[in-house]
Amino acid sequence: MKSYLTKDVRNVGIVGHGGTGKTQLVSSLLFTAGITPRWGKVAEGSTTTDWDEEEMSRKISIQTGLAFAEWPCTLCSGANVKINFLDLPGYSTFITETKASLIAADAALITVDAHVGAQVTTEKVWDYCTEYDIPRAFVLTGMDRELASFERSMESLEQIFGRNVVALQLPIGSEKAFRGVIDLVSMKAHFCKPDADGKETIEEIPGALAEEAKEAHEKIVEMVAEGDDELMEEFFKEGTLPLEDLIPGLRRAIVGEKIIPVLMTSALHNIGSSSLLTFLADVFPHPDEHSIYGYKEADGKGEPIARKFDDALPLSLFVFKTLADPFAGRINYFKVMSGVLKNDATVTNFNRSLPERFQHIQIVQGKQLTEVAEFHAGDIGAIAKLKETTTGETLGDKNSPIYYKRALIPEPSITFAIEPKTRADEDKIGVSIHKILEEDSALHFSRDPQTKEFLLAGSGQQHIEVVVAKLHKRYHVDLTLKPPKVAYRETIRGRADAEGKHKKQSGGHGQFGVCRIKLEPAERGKGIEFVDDIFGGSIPKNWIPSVEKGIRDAAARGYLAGFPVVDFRVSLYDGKYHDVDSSDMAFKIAGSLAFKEAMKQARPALLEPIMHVEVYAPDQYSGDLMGDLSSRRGRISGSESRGHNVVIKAQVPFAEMLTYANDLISKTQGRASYSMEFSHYDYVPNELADKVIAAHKPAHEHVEEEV
Ligand SMILES: Nc1nc2c(ncn2[C@@H]2O[C@H](COP(=O)(O)OP(=O)(O)OP(=O)(O)O)[C@@H](O)[C@H]2O)c(=O)[nH]1
Ligand SMILES: [Mg+2]
Repeated sequence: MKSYLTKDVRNVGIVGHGGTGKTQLVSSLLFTAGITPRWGKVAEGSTTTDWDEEEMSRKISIQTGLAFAEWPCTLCSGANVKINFLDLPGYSTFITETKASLIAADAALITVDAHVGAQVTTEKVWDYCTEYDIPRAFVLTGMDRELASFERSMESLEQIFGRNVVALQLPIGSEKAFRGVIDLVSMKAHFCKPDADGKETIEEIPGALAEEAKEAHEKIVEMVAEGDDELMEEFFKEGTLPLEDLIPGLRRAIVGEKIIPVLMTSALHNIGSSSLLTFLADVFPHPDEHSIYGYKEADGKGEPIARKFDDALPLSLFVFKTLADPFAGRINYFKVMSGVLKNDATVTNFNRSLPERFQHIQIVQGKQLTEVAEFHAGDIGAIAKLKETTTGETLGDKNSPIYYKRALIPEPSITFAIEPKTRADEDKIGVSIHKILEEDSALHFSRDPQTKEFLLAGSGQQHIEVVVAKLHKRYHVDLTLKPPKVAYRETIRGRADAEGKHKKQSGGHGQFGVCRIKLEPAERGKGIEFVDDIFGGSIPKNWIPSVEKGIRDAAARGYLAGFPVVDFRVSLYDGKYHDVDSSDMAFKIAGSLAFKEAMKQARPALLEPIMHVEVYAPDQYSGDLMGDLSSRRGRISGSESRGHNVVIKAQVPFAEMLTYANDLISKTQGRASYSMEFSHYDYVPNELADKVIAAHKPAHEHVEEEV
């Protein structure tokens, strides 16, 4: 397998609303490029990038799918370039994965269903592209579908994303009769035989489309000239631009994010694939056309260090995705950020200060991995069986440490208790879930300190269902899902000062430990901050961690209703000990008692997760949907027109959103879509808090003290 130079690599993130044809599109592009002998179809579960069992059976993408094709770059004298596709999920439950992996792309192709136009996730992925500062293009998908409309789709995109959105193609034929595209740059018609190999025959533009094509071409020329003084001068002189100036000018405008081009396909019938591949090879940027920043410390802390995707710089790699394969073990997908990675290299994991051996580095074609000798800067590959490394970590030359920033993963909003079906299932549960946790950063696993139930928390019901199905299929662990719970938390509104004293004298060794603590509220999201304020050794150094542990454990068990207590600062400032009777256990218990005493005074309160919700719906439902969100204790933060649609943005407590998916379908006959992601925690209103506490109290109170 050959290796590709930085300038010959294109890393393309395929993003868009759920079900807009991303996976089918990648499958058709791979087939057209001749890299896969079979033309995979989503409906048959045979695509290259939806290879996971859960994806095949559910016919949706759940995780990042990687694949690559070679295609000639006409702007590089016809040499083949390697296009790496990152096929990313579109459903809002799995969008965290999309955000985390899009970091590895140098440009994004945003799919838009030609019969619907922009949808809620279209805007969301647009925002991700803006956050990562990558150029983007739209592709209208499903041009063969009934009611697919080029004009309406363009109207919708221009309205939302502005007048920089420009069609580079016109459709030849519509709906079932869609047969190809007019290339508005070269002014040629590209015809395509449906359900075939994707090859195109190039002809003159049919008379009926000539006028429209001419106008559209002039618009492109004008826009390209607009941003470039030299081209502007030429344009004024000649009234047009020659192709040899127009194409590089257009490329600069797209890479510089001044023009957002629109192309179109029918992936299901393999029409428009060749033209799209040529666009990706010619116009989309090479990795080294943008700068990247690493940092001196982990997680984006410390001074930024500018890097280039350059073979001559010291080696650095970023792991953007970890897979837990039941057979091959852990597989990491990485991007070479600088330097050249050679097979068998020993590379330092900076986050863990550990050497890792890169034995058998591989390129990825769906689930198939093929060994290669090296990867140049900017290329994407995979490595199996690293000892410790997982998603979001940076590795590289030990003499040039650097850290790349990982994507922020939102907090989980829904928690399910899971029940192992048999004793054998219970025994296996910990090990197998930990494997899945490696590949799924949005999943949290814990044990309820009160009820001892196992808890799985994630971004939505479907997310947790997928995890349960994976546990069954991959590891043969059978679980029952109990009804979902809102991930409430507890906190304090006031300050407190309390003593915890544990003293037992029952013959032989006694137990003795006393501590005095102060509690005060901390900023939202801070968790627990422990401050050691002991002066003069009133508690010896070795037992201070025991007090801390006692407090943290008690906080995890909750005070009001068994939810973890968070966002407070606790300072341990005094205490007493006994030379013989004091012990780790005695101070743990003292810590826990002091915490409980302090909670009594500190005005405890309940917190609930608040979600950022966006709803896209036809205009006529606007009033009804806003009323509905308000009745769910939602605060509407805005509503904007999107052509015939409206987008409503609101902050709504998660507790009120458990049934929203179905309610929205029935209120709008399925014509609306919504996305929801964790925003922050806020106080539960008093009356409601009393109810939640009452509902959870019985379980909470019967819990045995366990320190
Ligand atoms: N008619 C028609 N159907 C299409 C086309 N492309 C995809 N589909 C169908 O649309 C459905 C969704 O396609 P996918 O490729 O899975 O969509 P996706 O965007 O990858 O979906 P997620 O990854 O789950 O967000 C499948 O049933 C496809 O067969 C197309 O060009 N024309
Ligand atoms: Mg998909």
